[in-house]
Amino acid sequence: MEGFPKGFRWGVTTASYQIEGGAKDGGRGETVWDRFSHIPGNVLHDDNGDIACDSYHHLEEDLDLLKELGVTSYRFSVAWSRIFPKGYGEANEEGVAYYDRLVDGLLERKIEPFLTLYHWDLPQALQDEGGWMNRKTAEHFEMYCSYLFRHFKGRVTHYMTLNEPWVVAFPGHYTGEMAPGIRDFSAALQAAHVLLLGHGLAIKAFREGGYPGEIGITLNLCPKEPLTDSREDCEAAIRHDGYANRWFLDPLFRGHYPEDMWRFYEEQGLSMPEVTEEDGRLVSQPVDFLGINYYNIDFTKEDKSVWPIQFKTGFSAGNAMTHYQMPITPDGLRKILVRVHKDYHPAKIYITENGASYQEHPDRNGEILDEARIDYLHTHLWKVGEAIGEGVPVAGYFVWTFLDDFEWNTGFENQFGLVYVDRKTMERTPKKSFSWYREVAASNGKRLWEK
Ligand code: IFM
Repeated sequence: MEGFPKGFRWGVTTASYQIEGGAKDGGRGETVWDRFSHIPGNVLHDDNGDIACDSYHHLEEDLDLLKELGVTSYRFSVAWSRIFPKGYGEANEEGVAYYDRLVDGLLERKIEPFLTLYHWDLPQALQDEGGWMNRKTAEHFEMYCSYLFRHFKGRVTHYMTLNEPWVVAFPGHYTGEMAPGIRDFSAALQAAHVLLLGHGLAIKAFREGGYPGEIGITLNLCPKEPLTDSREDCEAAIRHDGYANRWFLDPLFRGHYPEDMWRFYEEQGLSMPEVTEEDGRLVSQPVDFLGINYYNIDFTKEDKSVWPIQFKTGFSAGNAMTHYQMPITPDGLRKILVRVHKDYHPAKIYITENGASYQEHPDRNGEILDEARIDYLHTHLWKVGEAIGEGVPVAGYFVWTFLDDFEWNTGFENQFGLVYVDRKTMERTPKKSFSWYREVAASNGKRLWEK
């Protein structure tokens, strides 16, 4: 392996609802996740993100830890409802001031901000008007993004419009496992479309405003492989790929939804979103980069009882599993990078998330020796190096995640952090993986093949 290119970005990622806490502080408005997580039974152990890592009140400490980690870049998301508590209207100065402190604190420490505009915490007031099922939400999103572009002009030069719109659309509106907890497949297709429109409008506003910097979108992508060699499982894997990967990649890079999936959904009698040619053009405007979040290969088995997709996933296929029950499949990262590069040609790719969940606690010496996480990161980074060697333009890698945080509908059960957070005292303790990643970043990856 030749090593990572000069200027390669080494970072960590977080998301507002997962770490900030301060749910009622500084004029923040209610979000769909506040509402959803307070309904008993929605989140494991009935946990919620009211306090999370309390980063809202530990900002300086967290910034200092990032500095100690030595990352070049920090990817975080802005909580829309801190800026516009009801989704639109007048900006909330206290909320804006919080992100000013965050952005300026990063810049003072020579860390580049990578700002995600939407990581799932929709203002509840917008949900009350139909949320992502309502095309108007895309316009409100554009207005919110434009406000941030103007406000951070020259200070923030890397933006992602949406994080993993698949999760918002399908687990959010089809299975109902995630906020807003709706169970209606057609609603999910509509939400996916409005999310993509919001993305397109934000890109257009960024270009028209002539803001310095780059903008893209982050998708959760992973190879969908058949569990067995049977024809049924092979077809199910292709359908799974269409459902989760191509349903977003195709409109973003080709301007239309995948025809096989559109037909399949129509055959199931689903009501399809209204899509115009203009929508296609808006959604497929060129992005400066594609963000890819990768965790595992999804092994897929046909199952006719699951309507309408007709498959099941979540199998280990003989691989070791993380605490979250994700199979550990590093070569899947190389495969998805090579495939996306070959089929869609994004100008540049950032791996905007990659990491592993385990349940760890300090040992008798107060240390957290998370060797399993180090192994996971090591093997996956190695595969990134291989993909670069195969010509894929990967420009950066961000570990998910910085702090042990609120992991959505599994509450605090799944811990992905490089830093342990004591849930009672909020004390932060860097794990062994923190020092390991610091060395990797400082050596621009060379530490991976040096003993
Ligand atoms: O915690 C999430 C994150 O918010 C989005 N990507 C996957 C992570 C791990 O499940």
